[in-house]
Amino acid sequence: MRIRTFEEYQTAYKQSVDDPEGYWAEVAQQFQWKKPWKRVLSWDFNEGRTKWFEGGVLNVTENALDRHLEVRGDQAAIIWEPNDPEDSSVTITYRVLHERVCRFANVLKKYGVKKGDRVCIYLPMVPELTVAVLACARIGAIHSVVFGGFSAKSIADRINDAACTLVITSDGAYRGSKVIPMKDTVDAALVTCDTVQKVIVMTRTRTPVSMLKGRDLWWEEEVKHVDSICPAEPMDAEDELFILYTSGSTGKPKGVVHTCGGYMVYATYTFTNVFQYEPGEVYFCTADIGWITGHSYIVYGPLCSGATCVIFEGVPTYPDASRFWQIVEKHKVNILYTAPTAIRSLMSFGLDYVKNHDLSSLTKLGSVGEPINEEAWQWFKHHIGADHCPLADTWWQTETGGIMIAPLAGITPEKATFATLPLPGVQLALMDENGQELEGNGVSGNLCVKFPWPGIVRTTYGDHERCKQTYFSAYPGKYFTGDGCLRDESGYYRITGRVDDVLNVSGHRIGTAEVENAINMHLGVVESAVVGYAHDIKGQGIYAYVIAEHEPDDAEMFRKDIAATVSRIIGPIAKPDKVQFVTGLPKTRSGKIMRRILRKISEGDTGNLGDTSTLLDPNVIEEIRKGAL
Ligand code: 6R9
Repeated sequence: MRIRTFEEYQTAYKQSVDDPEGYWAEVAQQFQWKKPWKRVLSWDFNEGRTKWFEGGVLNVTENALDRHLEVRGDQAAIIWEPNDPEDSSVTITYRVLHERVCRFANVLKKYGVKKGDRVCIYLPMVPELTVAVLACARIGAIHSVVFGGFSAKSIADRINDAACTLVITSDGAYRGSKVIPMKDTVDAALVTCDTVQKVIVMTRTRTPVSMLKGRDLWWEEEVKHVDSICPAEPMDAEDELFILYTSGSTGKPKGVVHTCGGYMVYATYTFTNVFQYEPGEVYFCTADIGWITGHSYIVYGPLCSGATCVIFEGVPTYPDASRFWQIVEKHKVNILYTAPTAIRSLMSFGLDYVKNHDLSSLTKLGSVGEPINEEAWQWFKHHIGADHCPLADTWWQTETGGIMIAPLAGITPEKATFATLPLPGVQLALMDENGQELEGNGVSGNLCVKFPWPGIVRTTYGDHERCKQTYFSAYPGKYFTGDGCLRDESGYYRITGRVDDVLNVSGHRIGTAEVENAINMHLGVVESAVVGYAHDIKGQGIYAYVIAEHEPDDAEMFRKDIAATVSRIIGPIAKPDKVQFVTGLPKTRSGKIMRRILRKISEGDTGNLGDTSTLLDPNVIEEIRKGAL
């Protein structure tokens, strides 16, 4: 399963294309199955249907927990770092985690949760979140984790879409200097949810909450009265493991469904190979378990690999911008997996926050979630990775279940801002506007995948037609990612951004991410967001919202500078027509810029901005609206 050299990667890739079933069967054999599969793969991309390891019976938690007890029962599975650095961190061994999962699984059972039932989990980044997720998997309940920052309405929509019968939450959450009421938010959500029968509340902040008789239960109390042994429910490889709603840029969120066998195999395979995980290494992924990155690379991938994983409750800038570096130093983190948005944010605070920390434990870095711009890539590599840590820019999606394109750390030659090469089993196709596959190198097109991999989305919950339409209809017979992509002369891949954000300026197609990348190269720029707006002559013009390092003395001059920078890096066609200086950008809680809103403002259509409930800070909109050009 482990690839150790570039030659091995090439051999594995070739084998995975020549004989995909043979390849993945070999990988899957290294897991613990209760019963072997009858058929490795059956698929029909016209219908958007894929099945892996059909007939195989397993329980993912036996692979994530039980399997390790003999060899590494006393090894740390989780090192939990709380929000406040003054509070002590907590280490949980595989043995203890196993017991906690079993106990909590028995609590769920006691309240009637059965295989196939849906359980909504709305918790902060505490170890109980991992416990809750795995407890569901233990008994075959389908978890639907809702990110702890979502509103009551978002929670209710998700609960109702999946008809969840039980909700797991906490009294409150600490996030930086804030205490966030979680139970109150759940209470507000449940007013419109009829299917929920029980709510289990974990104590974190001791925020006063109202507990409803007959419905609400305290976690701490319940786990005392159950057995510490819970047999793992036998699951078919294609039984549903979880639902995760994607923050859709349009329409209502989709419940992406992943199943037990293929997802487990793929998340684990990609974790060990991309990060080249070695036993004993301390791995720190800064994502929230509420997103796919947390599911695959905080819970399932690392635990199935027997890794030691740091879970961080807080935010990168509390109490100050050195928090990540302090955690790295304190826990001697070897592998750090984070997001460009975090890197850019921390960059903007300057190097003083980095300098006083010993980062020498770091051996590998990773990035995920959005295209990483050159400046952030270099800063991360140089200032955090001391130029010697490999940096894996990992491209993938909620729908792919695991990493699809990335260098294998230290093995695949890197290229700044490129996700580099597809992992074994990932057969990419770049499509032109006529639906034809682009052959050869030095081409850009819409990124598709033409053959199933074990982690592929199985359906969108309760609405398979939507799955078919969204992912399998644009290019018949292919899975369409929604991303634009460049394959350079050497065959390396670089994601240019969502194609819904690709602009067409005077007939030239320009990726918004590309323009942003260029603008961000300007010394005075912290971050930017680019959208297209209707332009009489060019079809679309380029509108840039720019966060400057300092308020510019001469805004006109600065605009020209930015245009000149873009012109130099991409070409004059990519020069922004309008540059508006702002102090913040409308971002979703996962750090993605909501271009839909910026597009509307740039079009002067500020009346109805649509749903802004997923924004991290809705206040930024007013400022941008006022300053619109
Ligand atoms: C894992 C995750 C998926 C979308 C994807 C793409 C963007 C993610 C990226 C990247 C460029 C990377 N994206 N990783 N773009 N380089 N390394 O983020 O899943 O939240 O579903 O987002 O994020 O546009 O299509 P998800």
